[in-house]
Amino acid sequence: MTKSFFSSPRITTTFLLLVLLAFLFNLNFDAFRAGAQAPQVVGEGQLGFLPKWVTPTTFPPTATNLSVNQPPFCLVPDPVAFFSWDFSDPDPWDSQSSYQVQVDNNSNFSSPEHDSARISSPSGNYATPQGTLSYNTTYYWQLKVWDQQNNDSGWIADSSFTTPLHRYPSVDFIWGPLGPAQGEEVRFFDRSTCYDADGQCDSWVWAFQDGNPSSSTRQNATTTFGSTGQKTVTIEVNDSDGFSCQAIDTINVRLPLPDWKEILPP
Ligand SMILES: [Ca+2]
Ligand SMILES: [Ca+2]
Ligand SMILES: [Ca+2]
Repeated sequence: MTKSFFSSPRITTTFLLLVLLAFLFNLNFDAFRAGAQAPQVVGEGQLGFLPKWVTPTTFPPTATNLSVNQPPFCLVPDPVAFFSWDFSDPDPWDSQSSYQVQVDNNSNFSSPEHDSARISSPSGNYATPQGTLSYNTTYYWQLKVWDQQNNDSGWIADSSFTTPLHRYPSVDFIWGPLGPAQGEEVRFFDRSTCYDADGQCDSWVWAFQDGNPSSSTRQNATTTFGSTGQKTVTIEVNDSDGFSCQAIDTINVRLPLPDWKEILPP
C-alpha cells in the first residue's frame, strides 16, 4: 500500500506555505509590472479590506494633463495663473490627499516666487494669489501630489508661461446729462487709464445704440439718441502695444418734455 503524499503533516504544512509564498510573491510581481517606481509598504491595517497579517505594497501617485491658464487680462489688475491636473495612481483604490505648487522665474526652482506649501485637498485646481506674479516675466511651475498612504509623486514640472508686458487698459467713461431726453445731445467723456510706455491711451472706438452718430473714434464723443428706453453704449480703448479692453453701460433715454406755453389769466 502506497502512502499518500499528504499524509505527513510536516509535508502538508510545507506545501501550504509554499503556495502562500507563491501567491504573495505573484501579488508583488504584478504590482512591480504596473508601476516603474518602487512600491511603498503600507502599515498594518491601513487598508481596511486586507487582513492585518498581509503587508501589501502601494505605489506612489503621479499627475497627468497638467495645464496653466491666465484669466482674461482686462478683468484682473495683476497677473494670475490657474493650474490644473489629473491625479493618477497605480493603486485603483487610492486617491489624492494633498498637493503642492511652486512657481519660479528660475527654471531650476532655486527661488520660487510662490510656494503654496502642502495643501490637504483632493482638488485638481490651484490659482496663484493676487500680487504674487509680476508682468513681463516667464514663470515655470511644478506640482507634487500625495496619495492616501502619504506617498508623493515627486516634483512634476510643466511648461512655462509668460505674463503680459504690462497691465491692460482700465476702461471707464462718464456722460451728461445722466438721463437725456430723446433728441437731446449727450456728451461722453473717456476716463480710462493705459499702462504703455507713455501712460496715455492711443485710440478709442465708441458705439451708441440708436445714436446719431452711432459710432465715434474720438476720445470724448457726442451723440443724440433717436428713441426712448435703455440704450447700450460701448467704448473700446487701445494702447500703443495693441492691448485693448472694453467698457459697457446702459443709458435710459426718456421722452422729451412738452414745450410749456404760459397762459395769462383772463
Ligand atoms: Ca498609491
Ligand atoms: Ca525666482
Ligand atoms: Ca500710449
